[in-house]
Amino acid sequence: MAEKVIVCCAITGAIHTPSMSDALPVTPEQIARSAIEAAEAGAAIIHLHARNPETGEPTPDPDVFMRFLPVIKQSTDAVVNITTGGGLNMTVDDRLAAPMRAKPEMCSLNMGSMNFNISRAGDRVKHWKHAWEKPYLDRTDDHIFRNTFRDIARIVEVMGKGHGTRFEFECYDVGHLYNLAYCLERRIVEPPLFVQTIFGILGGIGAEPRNLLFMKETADRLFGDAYVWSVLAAGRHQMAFTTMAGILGGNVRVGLEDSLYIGRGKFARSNAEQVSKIRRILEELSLEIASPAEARERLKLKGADRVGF
Ligand code: KMH
Ligand code: ZN
Repeated sequence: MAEKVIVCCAITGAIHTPSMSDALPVTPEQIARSAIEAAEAGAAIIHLHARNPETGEPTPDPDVFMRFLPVIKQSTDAVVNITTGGGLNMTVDDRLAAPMRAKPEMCSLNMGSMNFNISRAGDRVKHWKHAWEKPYLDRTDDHIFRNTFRDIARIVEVMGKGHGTRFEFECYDVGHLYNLAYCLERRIVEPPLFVQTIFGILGGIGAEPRNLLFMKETADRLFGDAYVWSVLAAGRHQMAFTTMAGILGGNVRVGLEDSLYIGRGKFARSNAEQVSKIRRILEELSLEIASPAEARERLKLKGADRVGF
């Protein structure tokens, strides 16, 4: 029998900016509400970044995270997953500040340094709401998203060994799978590995179906039954790639961090709308979605009673 599908929803991220969509949650209240709605729609895991409540600029400030994390915890049973990728202008120390304070059940762990070019992401914006947005995007044609082996080992040490947090291993290209295999072989990381394969970021592997198959085949070869596979794809590829993942026995991530759309040229009204759409597709394919408890069991998470918020 097919395993149930774990649906993760990434609520706001650090790629899109407020001028791109009015639906993008920005304030702690909006982030909490959107996360709760996504969990009610079927997301077992909620992936979170924070933003400056006034300007919407990505922020690493733990105090801002602490304004929405307890609200989400009180209203849902979903697994809270905090980014360690942060935003494009943050150091690794910045990126670790909130996860260290919140000690969540999960956090992301980006598996390699790479170009991360989102300089064209605002091409359709006619009116910028905030001064920071355009320069933030423009300078990414010269941006290196830093995730060295030493950074990776440090995040594992601090969050994994230190707080019992487990990881969403973000793999944007085939080499990242090999980086993770190296870490597994050296026992830097422990199975089961939750491997988030990512398609369509400029700097990572392109969103072509054959690449999805190749990433899965490579992960199968490298990790065997020591991993749990998930897929996200940027922008218009989101629903097609998550559907393919479901058909192939994988898990899925949706959310406004990854795409602002619900269909061709049509903005999503909320994170919950994307969760409901992928849920509908999966259920039409006779697949079942996993509850938070089932996700916890499969990913061997420490439990919501052992977090710091
Ligand atoms: N923005 C996604 C492509 C992170 O938060 O660590 C990857 C991501 C990174 O979610
Ligand atoms: Zn993220």
